[in-house]
Formats: sequence, structure tokens, C-alpha cells
Amino acid sequence: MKKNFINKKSKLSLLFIVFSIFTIFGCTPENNQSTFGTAGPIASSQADLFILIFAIAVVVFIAVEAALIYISIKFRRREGDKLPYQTHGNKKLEITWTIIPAVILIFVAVPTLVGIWSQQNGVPDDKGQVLNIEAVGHQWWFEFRYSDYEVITSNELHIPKGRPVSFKLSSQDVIHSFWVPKLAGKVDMVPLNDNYIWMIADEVGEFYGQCAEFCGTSHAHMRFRVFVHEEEDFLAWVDQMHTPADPPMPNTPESRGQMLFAANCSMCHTNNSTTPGSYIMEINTQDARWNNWVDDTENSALVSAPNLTHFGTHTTLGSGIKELNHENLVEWIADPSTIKQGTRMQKQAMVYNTRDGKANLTDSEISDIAYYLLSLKPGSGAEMVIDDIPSDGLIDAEAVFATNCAACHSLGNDVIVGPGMGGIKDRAGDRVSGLSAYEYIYESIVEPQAYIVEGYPPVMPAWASLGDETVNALVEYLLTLE
Ligand code: HEC
Ligand code: HEC
Ligand SMILES: [Cu+2]
Repeated sequence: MKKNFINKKSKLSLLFIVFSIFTIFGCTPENNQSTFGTAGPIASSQADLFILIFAIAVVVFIAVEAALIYISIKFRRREGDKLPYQTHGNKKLEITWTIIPAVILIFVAVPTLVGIWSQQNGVPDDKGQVLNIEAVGHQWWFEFRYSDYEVITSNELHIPKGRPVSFKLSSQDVIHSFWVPKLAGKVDMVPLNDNYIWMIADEVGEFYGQCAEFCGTSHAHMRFRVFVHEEEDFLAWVDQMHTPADPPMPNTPESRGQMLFAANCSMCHTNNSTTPGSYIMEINTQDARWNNWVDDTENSALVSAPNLTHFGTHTTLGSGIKELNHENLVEWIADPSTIKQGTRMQKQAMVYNTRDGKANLTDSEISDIAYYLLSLKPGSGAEMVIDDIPSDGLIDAEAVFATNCAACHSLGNDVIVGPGMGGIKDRAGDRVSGLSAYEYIYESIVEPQAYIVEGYPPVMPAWASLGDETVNALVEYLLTLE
């Protein structure tokens, strides 16, 4: 019995030692999330402040402990000692030990307040041209809007070296916190109340960001990456974000993936915010998706989601927690919870509305979608290739509808994401003056952004790539629905 007890105790202390060693190793400046190996003036002034306060604390600690040890040994009770002289109060001593801490606190307070003020007052004028970015926190990912350049992206932030970057921080849901340990940190992202932070990066490279305020189940998996470029490389990146991706070649996994993405994913994810006007459009669409979710958090098939424009150029998946490659992407699409628990993607998307919560897609469909997403990169500006579905005379419009449209449209009156298609023949002719029912439905399919049905979010993808024949067959099919 006794032996066992000792064993347990020594095991515990061994565990404690190992744990402490790991904890101390976490302090290496090399660590991606260490605040010591800084790469910018804001982070380094914060690190200096920490070192200063720590040094003061060490001096105080040593002085107090030394006095404590000295006194308890020197004046310990010895045999034969009588009760010491009883006293109450000592003015000199009490004044001394009030003044000393007050002076120490002044030494700590002055540089702390100077630091806080310099961060709060925004970028000083002499630091060069400011880059403005709006960072929005979501459970559990980050959205970045470059208002100066009309670029919108998520989870991977690109900034130029040596230029001050000013962030307007907000949140769409709960309180998050924006923190790039090696560049600057950390300021809360609060709903309905904008906060500001600014930073300068002195080194080209890749830096880790992390949400630093507990914000729900997957808080620890809410990260992002910051890529610091030379100014000209940064401007080249901005240019690329305005260059559309090349459409996939017909009859490839990518082209099948494109259709599947349009039918199952595009209601939440925009993946083509490259053209002029797409910036403001995406902000409005995100708002519409968000409001849809707020109206009915249980049943909404929409919620704001990461913009996937040029997602194929990203290096990470799931907001900075996995390397982006085909294998991990397949895992994510098949069952997001294997990578991240509790995502709104899995909770809301129709395609995960299954008994086991896994995607209602075959392995090869999932693989095709993954290839398509990886192919989303700035293109060479090639013309759109019409991907005519090979038809042997007869097109099965009902089947085409089931694969491409049914995720958003019911055949009756139920609203999924878009209006139910039941009885559309009776209303289509009255929707837009000058367009017959046939023309209106045709237009709605190939260029849905031209007429948005009131009360619905503008999330329907364009289906011109189905080919003229198929679209005509779809229109005829829809016109038969009661
Ligand atoms: C109901 C809205 C919704 C639908 C539909 C949806 N997603 Fe998502 N998706 C999200 C949300 C929200 C996130 C962020 C999840 C998180 O990180 O917490 C996300 C994240 C992602 C990411 C990770 C992005 C990144 O930067 O790491 C990928 C990739 C993705 N979704 C692909 C898809 C694919 C493919 C489909 C269709 C099969 C799909 N999504 C359908 C809402 C949706
Ligand atoms: C990602 C979801 C989504 C997909 C997929 C989708 N739609 Fe839509 N659709 C909508 C939404 C939302 C609206 C209403 C807003 C608008 O007018 O764009 C709409 C509107 C329409 C309308 C006009 C309805 C009316 O009452 O005026 C037609 C017709 C239509 N869709 C046909 C189709 C067809 C055919 C397909 C498949 C090839 C399809 N949609 C795929 C979301 C989708
Ligand atoms: Cu968070």
C-alpha cells in the first residue's frame, strides 16, 4: 500500500516536471505564437514593456523572499525564548512600505499608459501611407475587407512590409479578439462597437494570428495567417485578386465540381469577387445571409461564410488550422466536424442535413468539388467555355433540376433558399414588364443577378454554363409545374 502511494507521488512529480519543461519550451521566441520574437515596432514595444515590468517584479520578488528567509532564520524561536515584546503599529515602517510600492507602480504605469495612448490614437502622420482593413470576427473565422482596394478575403491576410496597417475591428456575433502575437496585440472584436488597432511589419514572412477571447466551442480553432510582402509584391497580390479565375475545361473534375459547388455551396460562399462592384455586392450579400440566419437560426439554409475567391492560392484550411491540400479538403467537405467541431457550415447547409451530419454527396462528387476549389486561382483571362452537357436528343430536365437547383428551390411552394417553383408559370409573366414568362425564367437562370425577387438574398449562381439546350429544357419543365 505504502509503496504504491510513493510511486504515484513520484509519477505525479515526474509528470509535473515534464509539463513544466514543455511549458517553458513554449516560451521560445521561435514559436509562431510567441510574443518575444517580434517582427514589428508595436509588438516589440509591447514586449519591451513586458520585460521591464517583469524585471521590476523579479527584483521585488528577490528582495521580499530574501528578507523573509533571512528574518525567519535569524529570529526563529529558540529554546528558552520568552514571549517577545508586544507592540502595535509603527509609523515609520508603515509609511515606508506604502511609499515603496507606490513608486514602483509609477514606474510601471508611465510606460504602460504611454504605450496604450500611442496605440489608441491611431497611426501617427509620419509613418507613411496607411493601409485600411476592416477585420470582422465570426464564429469561427475571420473576414478581411480592404476598403482601399475593394478586395475581400478570409482567414489569410496579406499586408505590405514597412507600411502602417490600420484595422477597424468588429464582430458579427459574439466577442472575439484580434491578435497577431509577433506584430501586435490584442484588441477585442465587439459586435456593434468598432475598435481599432494598427501595426507595422518589419519583416517579410508568414505570421500566425489567433482569436484571443473565448468565443465558443471552436474558439481554439479560430486562427488566421498574415503574409507580409514587399510593397510591389503586395500590389501584385491586389492585382491578382481582381483577376478572375479561368473557367474549368469541359468534362473535367473541376467542371463537375463547379456545378456541384453552385448547387450546394454557393448560397453561402461567394467565390468570384474579382470584378468591379463585387466588393460592395459581397458585403450586401453577407448581410443578407446573416439576417436570414438571425431570423431563424435553427432552419436557415444561409449564414455568412468565408469568401472563397482564389481559395486555391491559400495555404490553410478551416481558418488556419490545417494545411490546404486535396486530402484535407475532401475531409472537410465530407464532414467538417472531423476538423472543427460545431461549425455553422455543418449545422445550416442543406447538404449536411442528413442522419449522421455527413455530406449528402458521393466520394467522387466531394473529390470533384475539392479539385474545383483548388483550381480557384487568378486566371490568364481566357474566355468562358460553354460546358454543354452532351445530349442524345432528350434532356432530362427533371434530373438536371434535382442536381443543380433542388438545394435552393422546392417544386411546390416551400421556400428553401429561393422561392418554390410551384405555379411559377402563373407569376413569371408579371415579374418584369416586357418579358414573357418564358423569357423571364430563361433570364432568371442564365443571369439571375439581373432581376432579384424581392425579399430573397441575391445568392443564386448563374447557370449559363449548363448550355442553351439544357436551359431551354429547364424553362419548359418549370412552365409545367402547378
Ligand atoms: C450554410 C452556409 C454554408 C454552406 C451551404 C456551405 N458552407 Fe462552407 N463554410 C460556411 C461557414 C460558416 C464556414 C466557416 C466555418 C468555420 O471555420 O467555423 C465555412 C467554411 C468553409 C471552408 C473553409 C474556408 C477557409 O478559409 O478555411 C471551405 C473550403 C468550405 N466552407 C467549403 C464549402 C463547400 C465545398 C460547400 C458545399 C459542399 C460549403 N462550404 C457549403 C458556411 C457554409
Ligand atoms: C444557391 C441557391 C440557388 C440555386 C442553386 C438556384 N437558385 Fe434559383 N433562385 C435562388 C434565389 C435566392 C432566388 C430569388 C432571388 C433572385 O431572384 O435571385 C432564385 C430565383 C429563381 C427564379 C425566379 C423565381 C421567381 O419566382 O421569380 C428562377 C426561375 C430560378 N431561380 C431558377 C433556378 C434554376 C432553374 C436553378 C438550377 C439550374 C436554380 N434556380 C438554382 C437561389 C438559387
Ligand atoms: Cu473568436
